[in-house]
Amino acid sequence: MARPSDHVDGARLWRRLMDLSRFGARPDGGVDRQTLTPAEIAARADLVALGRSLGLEPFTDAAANLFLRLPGRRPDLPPVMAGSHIDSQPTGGRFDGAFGVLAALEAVEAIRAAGLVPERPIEVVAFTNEEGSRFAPGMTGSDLFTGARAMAEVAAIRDAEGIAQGEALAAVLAADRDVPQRPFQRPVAAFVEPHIEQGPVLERDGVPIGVVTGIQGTRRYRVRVTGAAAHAGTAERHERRDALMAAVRMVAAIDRAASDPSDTKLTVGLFEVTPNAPSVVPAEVLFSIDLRHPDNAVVDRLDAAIRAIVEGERGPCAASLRQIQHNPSLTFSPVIRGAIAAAAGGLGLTHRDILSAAGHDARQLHDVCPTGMIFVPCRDGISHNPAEWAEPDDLAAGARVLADVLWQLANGDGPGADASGDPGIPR
Ligand code: HGY
Ligand code: MN
Ligand code: MN
Repeated sequence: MARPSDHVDGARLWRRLMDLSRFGARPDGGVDRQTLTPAEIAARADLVALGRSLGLEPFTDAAANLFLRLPGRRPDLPPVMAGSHIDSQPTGGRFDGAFGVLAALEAVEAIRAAGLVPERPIEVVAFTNEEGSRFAPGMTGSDLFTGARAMAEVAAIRDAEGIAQGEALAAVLAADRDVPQRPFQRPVAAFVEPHIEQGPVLERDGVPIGVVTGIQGTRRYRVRVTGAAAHAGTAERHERRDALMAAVRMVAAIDRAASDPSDTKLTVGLFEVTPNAPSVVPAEVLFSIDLRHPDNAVVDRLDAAIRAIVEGERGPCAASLRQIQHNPSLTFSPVIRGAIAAAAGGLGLTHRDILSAAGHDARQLHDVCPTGMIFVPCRDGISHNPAEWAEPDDLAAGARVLADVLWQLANGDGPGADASGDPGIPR
């Protein structure tokens, strides 16, 4: 039997990646295609048209997640899904998320080109708002799809302009050209997310395929420090309620606390000062905290430390800490990891286990079905940066592995299948 991977066309995949990067293109070669913006709406319409041209049926849902469905012999069976996201950071690269969606499309097109019809349907998916740069937190599309969050909570989240996510979603869904909507929480047989590593390990080791073992744990917060505006020249320092000085004390203390263990990832990426005027004592500061570590005990210990520091360093100001996301470390399904390793081996591709330091929608899908990820190298591990780059051959190799994995999962044969031929995923 022809292998789907034999029909993966790396040049076509590369061309489509470059085409998609036109939407929200930045002059420096990166992309700014933030969620639910006109750039993403246009990219979404392009994907729908491409899917239809390949005989795939487009669907969406109230979260504007986009699905392109390849029918199977058994339409009643839960689909195997593959994909990622098409939204980007404001200074994003051309491959984060986009590679996963287009590799899934390439894998499905290869299965069709091989003249094969899978037993289960296969659905290519682009989840909404993975990045969380416009509407925080991220991954709300996959949260809503899996039931991890309710629509009322997500719809109320506002961006920096004060636009509610619910309004932005309504605008995107209104722009859909007769793309039918489906309910959330539909059964899924398995989910596989291809992604660039966004780290240096695979490139450093010269290994083209990463079999992702899991995702490190994270807690994300917003801290609001409230003081009082005052004249920079007349207000006595001992009488000031300076929100900036309190926030700086907090960030410095949190940075020290997070230095142990040394592999803790702590980022304060957003820091807003109000009124942000040189001769006014800052009245308010809002800052973000993004805390990550593979060991949940470390994340939980630092959670307590951060809360104590915010309270302890506020001085005469008021301070509030809001945890906006908590995702413990997870380990992916051995069935999916086995299928990825076997497919890579079958293609003669060296591969290695690797933990994902970045977050992905696969985290949410892991809670509802057997889930795994395929990593490919990216140059110098750079990501969330316009200089993000991946080699066409590595991207094609990832798509070839995905094509064979999807074929196996959609038919219950090959490695990981039990005596009944079922690959260990629900019927
Ligand atoms: O932040 C993350 O880990 C993801 O890339 N949005
Ligand atoms: Mn991503
Ligand atoms: Mn990202």
